[in-house]
Amino acid sequence: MNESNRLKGKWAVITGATSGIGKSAAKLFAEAGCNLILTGRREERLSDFAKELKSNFQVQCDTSVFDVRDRTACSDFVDSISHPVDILINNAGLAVGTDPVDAGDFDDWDRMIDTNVKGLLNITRLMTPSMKKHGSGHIINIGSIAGHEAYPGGVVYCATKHAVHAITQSMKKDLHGTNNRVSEVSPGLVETEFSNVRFKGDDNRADDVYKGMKPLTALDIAEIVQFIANRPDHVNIMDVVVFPVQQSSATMIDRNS
Ligand code: NDP
Ligand code: 8X3
Repeated sequence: MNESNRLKGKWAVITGATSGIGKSAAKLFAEAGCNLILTGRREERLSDFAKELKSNFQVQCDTSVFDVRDRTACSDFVDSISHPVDILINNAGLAVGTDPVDAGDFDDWDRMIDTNVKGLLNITRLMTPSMKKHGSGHIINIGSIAGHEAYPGGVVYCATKHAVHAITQSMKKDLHGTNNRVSEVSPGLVETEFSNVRFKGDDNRADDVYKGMKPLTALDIAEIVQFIANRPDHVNIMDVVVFPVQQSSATMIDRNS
């Protein structure tokens, strides 16, 4: 492959970099020489990971521990950034529960809406003015197949990811006429801590999600995020929907074939 590395020396913010897709993207971006500002709530994981990246790659790596639901903390974080940010990867997110609409837990619903929708909006609202001013920022939202289809047991998670899809489309139009780019990646099943979180630590239920099939890995998605971020300045990929080969819709999964 003959591909230029356009990430070297840039600065990227990745939310939710303590595990899964965010962590994998951070490693790939560091390998490409991109400086990082990583966020998440688990302080020790974040600082250990940042140390590892700095010692393995010639990059700067700052960290900030906060909850994207806390608007004041988001504002303090953005105020603390001392470099122009080239790339914002809005990755922090989660599903909690699979209850149907008539039995859903209001606290679970609040967690998903406040994190996946309002958290993403908090960070984006606070960071876009300076990205717009510098005229070269790229915002990459991690959506989901759940933002393209609604499935049973996903009433609120699907609603939040449909919101991420709509936010991506509106943002692109709001930034029309600037050189800012807006993209989305919409994966199907990716084996990360996602299902352990969704099933509140029930690892057997989490394992069952991927039983008899080969899911996507965090690296599979990180490579797509890197590809999107590494396009020339005039190329704006709007959305990439990506499934494991054994998945054909949110609910069509070929197991043990
Ligand atoms: P993980 O659970 O492995 O990672 C989620 C990340 O989000 C963690 O780093 C977590 O950090 C962070 N996070 C969660 N809540 C908050 C919060 N309130 N404030 C700050 N950070 C938070 O899951 P994935 O890597 O799979 O998920 C990443 C994104 O990908 C999510 O948006 C998810 O919806 C999406 N996605 C996942 C798919 C999958 O099948 N796995 C498929 C499609 C989309 P910490 O706990 O330290 O705060
Ligand atoms: C995660 C994938 O299918 O569980 O967004 O909604 S799915």
